[in-house]
Amino acid sequence: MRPSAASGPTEAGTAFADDVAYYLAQTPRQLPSRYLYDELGSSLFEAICRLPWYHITRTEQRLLHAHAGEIFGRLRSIASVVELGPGSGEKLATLMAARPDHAVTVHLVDVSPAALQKAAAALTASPSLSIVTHQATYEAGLAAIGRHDPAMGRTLVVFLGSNIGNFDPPGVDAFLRSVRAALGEGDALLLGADLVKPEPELLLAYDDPLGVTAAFNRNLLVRVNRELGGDFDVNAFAHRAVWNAQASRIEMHLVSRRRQRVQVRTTGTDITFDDGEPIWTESSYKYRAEDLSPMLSRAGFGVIGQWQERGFALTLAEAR
Ligand code: AVI
Repeated sequence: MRPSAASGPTEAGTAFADDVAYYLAQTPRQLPSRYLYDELGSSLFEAICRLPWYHITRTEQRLLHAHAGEIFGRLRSIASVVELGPGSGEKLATLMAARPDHAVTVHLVDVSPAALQKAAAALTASPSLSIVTHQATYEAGLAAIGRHDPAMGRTLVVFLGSNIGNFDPPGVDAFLRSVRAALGEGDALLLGADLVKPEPELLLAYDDPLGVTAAFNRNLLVRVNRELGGDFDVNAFAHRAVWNAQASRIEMHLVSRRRQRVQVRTTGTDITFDDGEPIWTESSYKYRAEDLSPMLSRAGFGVIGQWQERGFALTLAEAR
């Protein structure tokens, strides 16, 4: 399952319907995690990032604050920075604060115009940055930006927040290869990845006592009902987070609380769920720090720096 979505509004609407029809018919039934982020879903995710049990955002922000100077110190002269999925833009602002005097072009790539606007606003305070937004998938955005003449300076691609964890392993390889293909030798990638930690800590992060993550998960059914004419009884599905140790991932599911029939008008879906039957909505892979270097090297990157805190790693890798 992938975190990004299709590019235009019509294509996006059709893709949602096609994906809902296809994935709900799979065994086990699924809904792709990229559809968690409608307007309400994005706000719920922002709230998750502030929860005391979800450490990724704060830890990464601290690492960026502490090591931004060192990160730029390990790179050749950087002329452009590309952030894939910039969120609020705050993390990139923290990184860029380490080089206030240098003119840098910042490219922000996201499918959501609202996210792009927000991230661009967070970065405008710095006069040395020229900001270009790309409303596109990661791959299309990278292709549109194109390679730069290395004599003009290098490119740094930034992929934070452990968004990489929402790709399955073949998806990670394909994604990293596509990033590498968009770069020239000597360009770089800064990757934020959440690490394996004790199960109770992981479960609290994905099944918080306030129920915000449960709302984030169940909002997917609200979205299917609103956008595709579904008749999911949202209360009849329970949020469940499980740690799959063998696959090294947290899985989120929506579990049917009873035997029930669900129809989705636009997709012609007509399903009877058994009592206890799950819909698998997200995987969030957790890594061992030592796995990141082989993963990056398979895609043509060599690690030139890694900083860790509280079960989270920021890894800097150069395109070779
Ligand atoms: C966006 N992504 C990295 C989050 C994660 O941790 O996998 C999404 C999320 N799902 C539940 N809580 C947060």
